[in-house]
Amino acid sequence: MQKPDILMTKPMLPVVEEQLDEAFTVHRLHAAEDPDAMLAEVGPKVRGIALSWAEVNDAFLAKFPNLEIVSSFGVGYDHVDTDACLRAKVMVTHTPDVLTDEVADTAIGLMIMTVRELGQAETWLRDGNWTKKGGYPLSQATLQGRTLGIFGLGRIGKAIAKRAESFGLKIAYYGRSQQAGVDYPYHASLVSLAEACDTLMVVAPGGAETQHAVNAEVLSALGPNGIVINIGRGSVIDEAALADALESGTIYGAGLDVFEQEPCTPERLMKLPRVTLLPHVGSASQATRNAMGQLVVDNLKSWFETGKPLTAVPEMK
Ligand code: OXD
Repeated sequence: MQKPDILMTKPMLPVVEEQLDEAFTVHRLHAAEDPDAMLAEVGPKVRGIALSWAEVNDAFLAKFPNLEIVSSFGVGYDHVDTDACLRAKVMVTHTPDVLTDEVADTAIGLMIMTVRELGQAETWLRDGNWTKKGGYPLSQATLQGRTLGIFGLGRIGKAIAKRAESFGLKIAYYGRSQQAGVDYPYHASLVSLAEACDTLMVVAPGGAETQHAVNAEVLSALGPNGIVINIGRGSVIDEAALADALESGTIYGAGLDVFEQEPCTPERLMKLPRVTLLPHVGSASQATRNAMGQLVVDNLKSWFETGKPLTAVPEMK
């Protein structure tokens, strides 16, 4: 039987590429000398796409008249226009669950790094300041007694909440609606959540609905002891407003794993002392990334073998 033709948009993990090569005829867009010419030639044959962080919209979909499925690497899929996919009758899958614990662990690590300035303290040691100047200055913030406001209490948000509870933090949340069976106090607006907490954990997905939801008003409600952690999507925070709030002391600090224009990190944030910045490493351990890659493969295989995906995005269900 002829193997289905699929397109790969960027290099993927070896364990993924090996399995895709075995099961499919793989066309590698990133390896093409002339990507447009390649798409014109193979576009009509392509029935599946193994996607890593590339934009999918009407114009892109138009190049693949026989496309059936986009199997996207990552839990977030704000780069995929799901309405356009629904119109084109293209299934979209992502890689949830397998990364939940990893991202929750990273979120807690980032929160503690930010509150206690651990990255800055390590730089102090590595720069020889411990011997030359003495101990790192006492951190003016502490984790003890904080209230964690979670924006986006989905699978990852809940895993973060569970971990934070064991650190003795009080928890509250805001999301589209109050969740049945969840005992944490619910706030009907982000401003109300920010007023009630001093540590705002952003886990919300990107997209039009959440674009710049964390704005100047929310940051001002968080207050001078306030710390913002973002493990969700960069677009959820208005970065210019965040830099203003940090520079003016409207809030205390921030820990960010995601940014509006990755991989670019705003100069203003880079210069601020009480900010911890990570290069989008939330799920980035070898084991977790392998598991996510395996789901990309398994979704494609399942689709072409049974006509059903394993982990469709909610819009498709
Ligand atoms: C993401 C991921 O969506 O790491 O950011 O999966």
